[in-house]
Amino acid sequence: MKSFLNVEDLGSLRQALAEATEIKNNRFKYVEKGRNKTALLVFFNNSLRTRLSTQKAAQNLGMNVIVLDVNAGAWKLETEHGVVMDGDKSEHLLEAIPVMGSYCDIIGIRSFASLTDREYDYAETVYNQFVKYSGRPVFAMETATVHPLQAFADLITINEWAAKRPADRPVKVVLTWAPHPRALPQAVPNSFAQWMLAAQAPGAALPQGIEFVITHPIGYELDPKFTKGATIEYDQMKAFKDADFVYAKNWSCPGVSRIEAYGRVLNDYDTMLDWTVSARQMDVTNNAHFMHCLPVRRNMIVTDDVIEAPTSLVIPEAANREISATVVLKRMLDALNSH
Ligand code: AN0
Ligand code: CP
Repeated sequence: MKSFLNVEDLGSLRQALAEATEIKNNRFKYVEKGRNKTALLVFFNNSLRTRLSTQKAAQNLGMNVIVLDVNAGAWKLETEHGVVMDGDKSEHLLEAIPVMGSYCDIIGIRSFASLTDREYDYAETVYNQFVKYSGRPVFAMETATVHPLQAFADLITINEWAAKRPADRPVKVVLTWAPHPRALPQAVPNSFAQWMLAAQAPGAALPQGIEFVITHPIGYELDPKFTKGATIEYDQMKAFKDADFVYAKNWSCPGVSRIEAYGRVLNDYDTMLDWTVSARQMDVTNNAHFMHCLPVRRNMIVTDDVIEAPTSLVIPEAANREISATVVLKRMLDALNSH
């Protein structure tokens, strides 16, 4: 694997889940694979889970790890081509990327969406420059449009908890938009939808299959590139009926039909708060597990009682980030070592 951005990059999900189980049972099984190999983790944005879990994953594989916070100590980087660099940015990505590549074997990138230029974001401009100019395998640690390490950890978590439920019907997984005071990227819901749709068929990932439903207010339609074939239900209460897993996330307007609204928060505060996940919606589910990628704003996205309920999976879900990252880095090391 030379790039990890989309679900297809991982191949068979059943195989990937089997590897996740193997690694969870013995995190250090492949500790020799990464000997004398270096992972460089480049952060253009804040992180708690991705930063810690990806470092831990690299260490599980015996790798050396370097973490770079671009905005805390490095030169400010220009990312656009052709600009006269007479502002506050001292260095261009086009020099910085090959330099970074010269000190490592694998590069992870966190670079969120601008939320101002849809075309630039959806072309994955920053990530693709790393692929093109670093000379190294590159993986996404949340890029402009995707967060595959999160979606893989979410799938691992759903697979583990679905196994404790009767397998007489597909598990119902609901992705629900939820309120947030600031505009957030679409990367997490894009990837979650992409991975759930890939996992939907019986036997593709879970033995019983998945029934996947997305619910959000009108105007928040995700890019069909990620949601083609998904059921969309605008009535949140209807969507939640008999759900086994509720996956909450805020996202700003994806600008699919109204490009001028890209990256905006569309609704007023009061309408927005109807979407906060609370006992009112959870009561119509099949005693659903609550999931969120974290960080989460309590009593905006979800009420205290729902996130603190025994059915909430937010902590095991975050813990599985170490497992998803270990599987992905192991695959990248295998590809490196086979050359
Ligand atoms: C980010 C987002 O919504 O994409 C990261 C989530 C993993 N969240 C925030 O910026 C709060
Ligand atoms: N879920 C997630 O990626 O969290 P961080 O932003 O803290 O890394």
